[in-house]
Amino acid sequence: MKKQIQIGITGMTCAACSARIEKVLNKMDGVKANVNLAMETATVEYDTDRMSPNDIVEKIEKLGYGVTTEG
Ligand code: 9UX
Repeated sequence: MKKQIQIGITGMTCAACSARIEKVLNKMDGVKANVNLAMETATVEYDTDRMSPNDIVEKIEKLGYGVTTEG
């Protein structure tokens, strides 16, 4: 099943940050992400059979950014 969530991200200071996160997330299996630098959010659609919100959050944190909200 496909599901869409919003994730709050901290620590993005330039457009390359958001582009970087977006690129990495879009490489994940069954994930389509759009990162908004000004809003400090990511809109992420994922396939519940292939990925969990926690996988996505971990990926963002591993890149060095903070996650505030998820859901
Ligand atoms: Mo911009 Mo972001 O120089 O990690 S890429 S601050």
